[in-house]
Amino acid sequence: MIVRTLKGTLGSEREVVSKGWTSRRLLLKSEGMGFSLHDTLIEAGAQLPMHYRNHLEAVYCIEGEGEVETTADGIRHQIKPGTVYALDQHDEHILRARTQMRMVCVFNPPVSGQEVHDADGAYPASDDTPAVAAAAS
Ligand code: 9YT
Repeated sequence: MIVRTLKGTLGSEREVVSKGWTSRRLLLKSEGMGFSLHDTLIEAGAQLPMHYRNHLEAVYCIEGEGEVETTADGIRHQIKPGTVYALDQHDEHILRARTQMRMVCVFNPPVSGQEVHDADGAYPASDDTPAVAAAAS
């Protein structure tokens, strides 16, 4: 069994700070679970364009309020504690935080540690990304 605490990630290499967010990565690829699990803070007022081409992500809000807009159709979904959104179509989106938001994020395939967004708002593909795995076999 693996047991980790949020406190144990603080100030370690599992705490990844980027523009508008801080991701506390509780479970990573190295844990071998097939997903990664993050406790992520989004700064109040942050507007984050993202497009996880190489990952599926589910985001469960546990604190704060904001909205997520799907870029393709401009639809805005209000996000508050108890709401989850799942980017099942690798949806390009913009997250806007009205207050600081605390999100529990799950990535499949798992991130390996220090990933931050590239210019397109994506994380790089890992060896576990289906297209990469297929190309390698
Ligand atoms: C909600 C969201 O996607 N925020 C960006 C950070 C990312 N989820 C992470 O790595 O925790």
